[in-house]
Amino acid sequence: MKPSNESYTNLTVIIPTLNEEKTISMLLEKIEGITPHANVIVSDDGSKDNTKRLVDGFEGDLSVKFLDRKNEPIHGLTISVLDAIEECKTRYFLVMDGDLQHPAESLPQFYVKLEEGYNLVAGNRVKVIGKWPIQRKLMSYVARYLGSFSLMIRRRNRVKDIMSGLFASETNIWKQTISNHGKDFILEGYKVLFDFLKIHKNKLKISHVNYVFGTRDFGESKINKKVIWKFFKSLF
Ligand SMILES: Nc1nc2c(ncn2[C@@H]2O[C@H](COP(=O)(O)OP(=O)(O)O)[C@@H](O)[C@H]2O)c(=O)[nH]1
Ligand SMILES: [Mg+2]
Repeated sequence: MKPSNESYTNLTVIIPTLNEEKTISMLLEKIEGITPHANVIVSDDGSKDNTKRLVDGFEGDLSVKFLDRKNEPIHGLTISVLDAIEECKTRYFLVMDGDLQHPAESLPQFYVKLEEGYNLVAGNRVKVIGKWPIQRKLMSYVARYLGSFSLMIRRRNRVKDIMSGLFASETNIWKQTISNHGKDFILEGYKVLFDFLKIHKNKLKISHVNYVFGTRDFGESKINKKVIWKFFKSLF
């Protein structure tokens, strides 16, 4: 069943950002076109470009909040997402990159599954379009399988693509996990979903949404060697 626009009032879209002035306005416009009654939290780690000005100045019906983490002691994608979840007042949330690599068009598919009663709906990259350097492809592939293996031997809940930053879930389950095990997340890391699954012991009802991972046409990837190394260490 296709949800009506009004249905999305109980959804918050969390967008972690670091210098995304080239794409953030377009992404907010897209979200407004698809889910005008959803809430949005842009969780920003002190962007040095115009990201804050563009988000604050966004005109439209969409309720958009800029979470300014500029002066926080710890920066990172994971902690930015966790902080935004703590700010969430809606039953559900969805995490989506701010660089248009995740398709905003997939929002309704995630939402329908949450409404069907799934606790966690994970994006599953079935294809990566455009050019990805061979080492990036290899790293993603290896991380995906090692991540899944790491969860399997721990007997944890698993998703098809543990490296996907696009996922949706029930806010309360996460708030509880953060409050009980917040220190077990790798706060400066970038695989928040992996950390959550590694920590969360109870059985979850999980579903997937397939999507095509777009190329980054604007701005730059922020993933660096230190972050990658931390992730690989966290597998074991
Ligand atoms: N708040 C915050 N956002 C970040 C950080 N690093 C990356 N991001 C955002 O997270 C999303 C994914 O990052 P990106 O560098 O594109 O990762 P990639 O797609 O895996 O290369 C983008 O919206 C970035 O702006 C960070 O340290 N803090
Ligand atoms: Mg990206």
